[in-house]
Order: sequence, then structure tokens, then C-alpha cells
Amino acid sequence: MGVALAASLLVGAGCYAAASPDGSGVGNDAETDEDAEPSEDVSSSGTEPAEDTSDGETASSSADSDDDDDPSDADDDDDPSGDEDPGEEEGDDDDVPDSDDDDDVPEELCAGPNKPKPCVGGEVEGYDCGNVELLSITSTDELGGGRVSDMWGWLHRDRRFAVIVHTNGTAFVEVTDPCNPVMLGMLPQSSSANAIHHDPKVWDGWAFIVSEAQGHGMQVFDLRRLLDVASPQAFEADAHYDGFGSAHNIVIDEETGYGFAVGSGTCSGGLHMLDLHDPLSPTRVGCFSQAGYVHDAQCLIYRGPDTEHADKEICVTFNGGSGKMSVVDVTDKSSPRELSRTGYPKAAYCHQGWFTSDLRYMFVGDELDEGDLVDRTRTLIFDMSDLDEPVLIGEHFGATRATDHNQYVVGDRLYQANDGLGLQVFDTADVSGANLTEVAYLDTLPGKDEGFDGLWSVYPFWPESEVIGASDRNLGLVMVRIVPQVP
Ligand SMILES: [Ca+2]
Ligand SMILES: [Ca+2]
Ligand SMILES: [Ca+2]
Ligand SMILES: [Ca+2]
Repeated sequence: MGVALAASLLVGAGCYAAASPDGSGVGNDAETDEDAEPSEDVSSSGTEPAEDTSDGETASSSADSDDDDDPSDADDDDDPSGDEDPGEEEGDDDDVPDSDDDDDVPEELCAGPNKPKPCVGGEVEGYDCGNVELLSITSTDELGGGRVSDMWGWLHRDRRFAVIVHTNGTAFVEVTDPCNPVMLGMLPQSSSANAIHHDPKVWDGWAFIVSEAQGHGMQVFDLRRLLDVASPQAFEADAHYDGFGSAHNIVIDEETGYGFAVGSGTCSGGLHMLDLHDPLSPTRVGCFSQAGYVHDAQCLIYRGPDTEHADKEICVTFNGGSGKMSVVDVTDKSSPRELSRTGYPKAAYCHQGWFTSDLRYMFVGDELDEGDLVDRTRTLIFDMSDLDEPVLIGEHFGATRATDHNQYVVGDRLYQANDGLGLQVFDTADVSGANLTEVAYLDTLPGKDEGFDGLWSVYPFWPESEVIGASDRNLGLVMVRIVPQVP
């Protein structure tokens, strides 16, 4: 079924489209599906990805810390962030030490029969590439669905899992051996309405899944159920929250355990705030509706340069068709305070964005500007040193008119899923000069860059952040390893 459904939905699947490009959250539910808007993900989690891209270590460290994911440790499992391990640097695992082989793949990365496929002469399996290895592709059929939208990840000790959503619901795939993924099962969506767009986030061993499907609400799934699955399962949700019907995204502050559904029919499409500490019974704790429809957001405890707001819980929201980004203090959920609302030239659809690791700068994508407003993929770069007055300091333009979609930061790397151009990884060392330097790429849509096909999102927050997952609308789950650059 996946296939047929997918095909039928294919067309306008951009993320944007539908949903109320005008910022009114209203449309969203309605449109939900098809073209519905913009998608994705935001999340907080990664937020803090402080470290650097490379360290394999984190993995272990985090692993131990959280073994069983208990509620308290919000971050350990999944998020990249917290732990920086001093010792580990970029170089270590991958590049430096191993002089042995040229592919630099630690043996343990892929113990199974399939091995990493190197990018040779700028190509791997027919896809243009640079500084990557293609580890695996799990097709939409294998995932049990049609067209894929977003994804997130989970780490349990040394085991890595992908939570990836498609037209039929959510698929869970173990990618501990990323060259030999294991499909564990599927959780069907909770609404019979069709929707291309679903959005999963993970916190503390639980997955929270929303959808543009009308009446979907939020599914809650205990990821620990995946730990001893012997064959693919047909799962049911552990709990369901019906305080809203459709929603475009669920954002989680992994440090605090608060969730923020956005683009729902409630709160004027703004932040529908949830206390997730009892995951089986999420509780609505507030609403931020002042800026109207919000497409995506990043929420975190703020430890950045604007000391006036130190240690406050801050959400930066990307407000879709209104073409603006808001900074909101949500520390008091019953009385959120909008600190600023900032526009930018040639705005069409303020889609998604992510802070640099030091919270000084913000990368923002506009999903619809590549129509008539700009002629190449644009990444807006804001100086956020004053949350009360962000300043646009520059724009980075890609080489083609590809539509940008989701982007995340880990360490000094910016990972972008740019639809028809696929995955692009940038070094952000000169972000203050508004310069991004591409260090790796994989074009998952050969022969075409424009439009709303190709890569929806990327998940770089597993501890070994050179091993990343990417969700491609047509291909499914794409596992990639970023390889060290040859100077
Ligand atoms: Ca999303
Ligand atoms: Ca754009
Ligand atoms: Ca300030
Ligand atoms: Ca392409």
C-alpha cells in the first residue's frame, strides 16, 4: 500500500505548501496532507550538540550514563549534546589514528555483511557525493509505508535506532550496524486521514509522534520495547494525547522534558506546551499564540551570550507564512513572553532553523523563497547575541535553486537536508563572517535539484556524529558516514 498511497500523495509534497502559509494556523489542519506545509522538525534535542562532530566517545559516555533511560536523564540517550568529552576530538576516531586503511572505517562500524560504499570519483551508487560513504538505504517499502517525511534518533547504550515517519505511520529501525539496518516494526498512524507529514521526536526513551492527519493527536511510544524484538512487529501506541488534532511538528526541550507541538489547530497554531514527565499522560501546561502559526522551533535552556536571559527556557519559533522568527521566553508556561519577532528580506515561508553550538548565531531556512525571490538555496544567518533584537548578518547561497528544508548543528558542523540537492554538510568556523564552507555532500535526487522531492531531514545527533541518518521522501532511510576531508 505504501506505494500507491505514496504515489498519490506525491505531488506537492513540499513541506510547505499547505499549511497556511499565511501564518494562520488555521489552515493547517485542513491541509494537512498534501502539500501541507512545511515540515519538519525541529527539535530541541540536539540543541546542544555541543560537541564536535566527531567524537565517538560520546557515545560511550552517554551510554553509560543513562543506561536505562530514566526520566531524569533527559538527555542522555539521545542527545548529542551534553557530553563533550574532553579528550575526544574530531580526529580521533576516524581519521587520525587509523592509518591503516584508506576508508577509515573503524571495523566495528559495520560488522555485518554489507560494508560502507565509498564515494569514488564524486559518485556512489549513482549519487553525486563528496567526503561521504553510503552505508545503507532502507526503502520505503521496507519501512512499511509510502512517502517518507521526518526522522529522529535514539541511542540506548551502544545501540542506535532510527524513528522515521511515512505516510502510514512510524517505522523503527535499528542502525547499530548502519550498513545492515534491521527493521523492527511499525506503528500505524492514529488517524485514518491521509497525511504525508508526520513528525517524531524522542525524549528519555519515549517517542512522541504528531501528524498533519486530521484528528491524529500525539502518539506516545516506549522505545524500550524495541530492545528485544526478534522479528518486525505491528506496534500499538502506549498512550495517545488528544489535546489537539493535527500538528505539524513536536519540539522537545530534552533538558527539561517539556514538549511544544506547533502548527496545530490550537494556540493559533503556535506553541502548544506539554509536560512530558509522565509520558503516558502528557499534560497541557500553556500556549503561545501571539505570533500566530508556528511551523517549527528550537527550545532549550538558554546559556548563551545574552546574559539577561541566562538559564531561561527559550524557544525560537519559525513562523511560516508570516516570514518571521520569534524568540519566546517560555520559562513560565502560563505566561510566555515574546522577546522579539524578526523578519528578513524576501521572506516567503520562515521554515526552520537551529542555533550554533554557542547559541550566538542562528541558521534559518525559508522554504519558499527559491520560487521567485532568490535564485539559489539561501541560508539566513542571524546574530543572536541579543535575543531581544536578532540581527541578520548575512546569507549563504548554494550553487543551485534547491529548496532548503531541515538543518541542524553539531559542534562546528551544519547539516542540511536540502530537498533535491540532498545532504550538505558545512563547516561553520567563519559563521561570524556569514561564510559556510561545504565539507561533504550526497545528492540523493539525481538529475534534479529543484522542487520538493529528495531529502526531508537529517539526524546528526547520535554520538558518533559522523554517522548520520537522513530521511528521503522517495528513498526512505539513508545512512551516511561523513569521512574526514583530505586537505
Ligand atoms: Ca518535522
Ligand atoms: Ca529557501
Ligand atoms: Ca537582551
Ligand atoms: Ca539533485
